[in-house]
Amino acid sequence: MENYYQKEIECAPREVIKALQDERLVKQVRHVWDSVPYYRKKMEEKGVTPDDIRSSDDLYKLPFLSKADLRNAYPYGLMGKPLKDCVRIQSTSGTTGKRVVAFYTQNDIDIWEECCARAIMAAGGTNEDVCQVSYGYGLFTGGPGLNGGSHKVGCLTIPTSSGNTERQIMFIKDLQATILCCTPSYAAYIGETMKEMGMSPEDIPLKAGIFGAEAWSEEMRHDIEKTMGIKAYDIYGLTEISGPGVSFECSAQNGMHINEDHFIAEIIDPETGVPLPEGEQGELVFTCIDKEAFPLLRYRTRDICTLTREKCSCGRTHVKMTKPKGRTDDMLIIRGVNVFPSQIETVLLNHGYAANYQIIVDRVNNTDTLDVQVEMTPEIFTDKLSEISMKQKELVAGLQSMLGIKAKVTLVAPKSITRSEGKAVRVIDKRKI
Ligand code: DLL
Repeated sequence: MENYYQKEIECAPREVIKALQDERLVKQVRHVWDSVPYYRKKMEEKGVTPDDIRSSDDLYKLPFLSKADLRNAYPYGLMGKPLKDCVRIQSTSGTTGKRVVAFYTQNDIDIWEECCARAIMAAGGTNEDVCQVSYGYGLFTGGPGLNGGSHKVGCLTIPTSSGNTERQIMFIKDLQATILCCTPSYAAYIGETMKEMGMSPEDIPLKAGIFGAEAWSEEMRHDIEKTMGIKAYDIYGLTEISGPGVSFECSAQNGMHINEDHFIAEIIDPETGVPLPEGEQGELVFTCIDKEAFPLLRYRTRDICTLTREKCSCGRTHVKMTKPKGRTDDMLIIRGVNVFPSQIETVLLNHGYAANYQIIVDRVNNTDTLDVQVEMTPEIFTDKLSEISMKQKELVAGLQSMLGIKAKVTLVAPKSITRSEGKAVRVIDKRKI
């Protein structure tokens, strides 16, 4: 039986959600106009006033916000409430440029945690579950968000944070954790360590995993499900919009329902900014319609995906987004061809490798080079050069048919690529160094 945290709104008819969005958007635009001079100026430059926004059909008239605006307005320039009304900040794990600092009122935190509670219940969680949160805690939103959601559901929450992998496994086993929340790359690492410790899925009580914060392929989902004996659900979000739980997967496990009572999603052409019809792939844009402290309107996420309103077997009516294929800014342009790391991952996992790989891009004699270093699994491992060369050739052919360009493949020994406890670093682009 499907499990919901707030069934009435999660399964509300489209007209009801649309009416709620219309009402909230009109109010929110007025609030932003009155309290965020930075955005008011952008509206004025575009010749739009709050009177022009009468429903969500008018959304396209509003200006976009982008990461560049966050940088320009850093740290307080996009706040919708005075600091005295805010109770928390969170920040991105970004390693380049200024970090994003997002602000929350208590009401913002409550809504964010409710969104995470919806995700946990959609993955089958109830107050009888023991939920181990192995996302990082602190400035990163993963730990605090899922921790809050787990409390709202009433799960016994184990706030392990990330790292210390053997201890993670000990807690799962000794404290009978039934739900694990962490990045998919960390889940794979925990699974690998379990195997090394001689444990099989039957030795642990886990039944579900809620994995997100980075792009991961269907193939990786299957691998993790098999290694841990669980169902693995995707969860998506970003600090700017609140954190995890902007959207989440249900029992159908084929795309994530966006919490449309709080966020309006659009897909735009990343080049022209023009909104695209349902089903077309493009850049995801969010408008927060009830956030108080950090009320971003038409924020360009740079994540590439499609939206669908096809009826879902779980009964939820909120629009679904596909797994993001990647970000416009991690898309590699190699010899003029667009390459997403997730496409490379799909080829590797389809050939029986695990998701332990690194993509090295460089430019030699004015030509881009793509070198995919992939670890042999213990099952695939061989030290015979002829066999290695044959396996490399198979992967080169697989990559060529997926990407349309030739890559170099280097097979490396098991355990030689550093494991990730948070978001994995898959690409080293030497052209940018
Ligand atoms: O990663 C929030 C989060 C924490 C989501 C825990 C899910 C679980 P940021 O650090 O601000 O926030 O990074 C946001 O990560 O724009 C996407 O590019 C990527 N991302 C997040 N979830 C997914 C996902 C958190 N399920 C950025 N699939 C986003 C693919 C994801 N990419």
